Amino acid sequence: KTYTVAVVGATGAVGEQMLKNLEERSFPVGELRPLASARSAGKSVRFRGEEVVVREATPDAFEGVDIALFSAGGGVSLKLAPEAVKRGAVVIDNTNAFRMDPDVPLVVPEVNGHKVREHKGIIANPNCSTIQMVVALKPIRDRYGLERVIVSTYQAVSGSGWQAIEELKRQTRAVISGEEVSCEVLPVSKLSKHYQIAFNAIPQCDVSQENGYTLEEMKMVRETQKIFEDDSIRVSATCVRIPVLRGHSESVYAELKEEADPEEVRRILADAPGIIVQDDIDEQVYPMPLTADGRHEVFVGRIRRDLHNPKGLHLWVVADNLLKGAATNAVQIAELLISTDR
Ligand code: A2P
Ligand code: 11C
Repeated sequence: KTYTVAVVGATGAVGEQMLKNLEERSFPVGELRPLASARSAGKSVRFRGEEVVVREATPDAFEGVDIALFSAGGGVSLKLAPEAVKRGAVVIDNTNAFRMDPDVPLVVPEVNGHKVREHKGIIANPNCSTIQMVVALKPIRDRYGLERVIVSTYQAVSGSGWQAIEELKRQTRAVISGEEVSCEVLPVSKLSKHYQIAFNAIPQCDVSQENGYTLEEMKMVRETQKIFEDDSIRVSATCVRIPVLRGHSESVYAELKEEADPEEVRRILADAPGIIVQDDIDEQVYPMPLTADGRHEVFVGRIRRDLHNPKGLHLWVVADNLLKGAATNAVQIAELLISTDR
């Protein structure tokens, strides 16, 4: 059996990786329908060695579509995901539009893959920073219980899309050649103030919320609780953009219900699906964004017990934000979805 698969945002940074994932994981695509804004209609994308023409994402473009992967921003999803569902498609949405909707499962296959079956037309892909954190915490929570998480992130510019990738490259060249640096995209393109990201760090990855946190930080709180189905887990986050192209890193501090031996934690994580442990500080072995670039797994290192609290555990968690943080997770959800068809 094959499926007609639409990719909404096919010309974007995540959309490109979705096409690549569908191809590399041999997803049974009968027809691929790449969709984007009217600006891209008529352009083409490459899929399985062929050029496929991009169409404008309109309600009618979903006629006959079985599975629609959305990654074109929350506004596009809010408008078009219901249209796709109306026409019989199952939507896997990579935006923030429906994640907290009680009717929409929020799925990370390694953590709560069974939730896929509960969908009513839309399945949400969590935020990239949340995905890699919960993949690393799941085996630890299963073994020791989890009370609380304090996380600081070091996020790549590709989380903000193509324009941010271009901005970091452009600014880096300008600084090195002594030219004037222009700032148009980061931290949040739709806000009026923009700051240089080259040779800098910006402690804001999304718009602010009423409580003094950013939306990115609050996503990590709410999505973690929803995925673990446990609102008692106390999560606090500080999300920072750094001048890295690809790969989000996180310093995760977990307060467990029971004391954990770091050696045992390493073994548990190494045996867990989707995780690679790289942890030997004496040999200078630890994950970095460049280690994770192009890889589908979540990398964990620097596993240490808190010096002052035997139930406190430090982890350094790195993943490719465009892959496990977005496209890979979405395609894994699609794989789970069709596995019940066979
Ligand atoms: P387009 O290339 O036509 O603008 P990124 O996150 O890398 O910036 O990519 C965003 C993706 O979302 C692109 O594929 C972009 O298409 C798509 N997109 C943006 N606005 C719309 C829209 N109104 N309708 C459909 N797709 C859109
Ligand atoms: C970032 N996490 O790195 C964001 C990108 O809610 O899916 C993804 C935003 C989202 O800026």
